[in-house]
Amino acid sequence: MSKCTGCGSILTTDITKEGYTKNLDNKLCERCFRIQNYNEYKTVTKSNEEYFKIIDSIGNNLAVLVVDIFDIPKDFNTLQKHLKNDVLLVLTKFDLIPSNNETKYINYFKNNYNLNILDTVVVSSKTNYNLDELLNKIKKYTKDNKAYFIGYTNAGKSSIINKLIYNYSDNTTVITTSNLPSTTLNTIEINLDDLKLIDTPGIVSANSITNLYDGKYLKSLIPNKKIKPIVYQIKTRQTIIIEDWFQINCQNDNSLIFNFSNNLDIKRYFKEINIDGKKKHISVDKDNDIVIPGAGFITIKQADKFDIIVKDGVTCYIRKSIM
Ligand SMILES: Nc1nc2c(ncn2[C@@H]2O[C@H](COP(=O)(O)OP(=O)(O)O)[C@@H](O)[C@H]2O)c(=O)[nH]1
Ligand SMILES: [Mg+2]
Repeated sequence: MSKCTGCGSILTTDITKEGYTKNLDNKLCERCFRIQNYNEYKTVTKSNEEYFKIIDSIGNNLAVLVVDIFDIPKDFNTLQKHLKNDVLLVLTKFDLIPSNNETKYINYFKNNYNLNILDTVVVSSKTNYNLDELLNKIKKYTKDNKAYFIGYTNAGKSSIINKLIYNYSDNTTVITTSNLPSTTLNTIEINLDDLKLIDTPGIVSANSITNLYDGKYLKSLIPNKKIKPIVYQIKTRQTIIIEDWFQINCQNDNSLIFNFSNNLDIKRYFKEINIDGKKKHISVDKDNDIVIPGAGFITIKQADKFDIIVKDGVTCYIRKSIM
């Protein structure tokens, strides 16, 4: 019985099953073959309950919690309940962040999230930043040469493992990574010398805007370059609209900083406009972010009340500013 080296499914010639391949001698299932060669994708969602069973099975092994520093989940409460030990926290995709103040992010995590953290490393798989330090810390904290990479889908777990393997071993296996949710179906174990790196699928975030769109639009929605924050100094009544899915009306003098993919259309209007969607009235404290999960966040400099409109299926929440 062999496993697909892309997603970890058991290879089978049964076309109705996960892991289907025409030929059992193949290394990849048909689905991963298509993702890797043609960038095609078929959604296969596993329930989060099933994922938490994987987390339960980690037991006393080392858990490496991978978090996308640009798209931080609202909380880690359920995950924390399933963890036995403190996690090695990895803040990844640092290449997207304009600031290079790592300590600020490390402290932000300590102070704002309910997580038991053993140690933190800030990395980027895209630029290879700090991956050597990450490998050293994994070696330092593992007790049995195993490390489970856990977190939300799309956080960047498989990309880190791919880069660690590519940079620090002769193993040529590549795990399927993509900017679409739930690419990794089961756990995959990859050897890096004596170390066993175990990739897991990840928690599916129910409130992410990425659930609304397909691959084409996700390419502009998910940033692939360093974010260029856009600052709006508000002096008169203004409306700012992001694409066709988010609108904010400002009544008072304020300063709003938009942190989103540079490919998105963010426009300011000096008149009242109403996009289609749900209207909400929100109060925001000074130096807080309005976060739109999956897309980015708006930093608000002065405490204020706003009318916002979100397209159906788009959510937002408020947190202490991260920048
Ligand atoms: N800019 C940037 N993108 C990354 C980085 N790591 C992963 N990605 C992208 O994020 C998406 C999800 O990555 P993946 O490793 O499949 O996430 P997983 O679901 O946690 O395994 C892919 O499109 C990756 O190319 C990084 O360090 N920087
Ligand atoms: Mg993955």
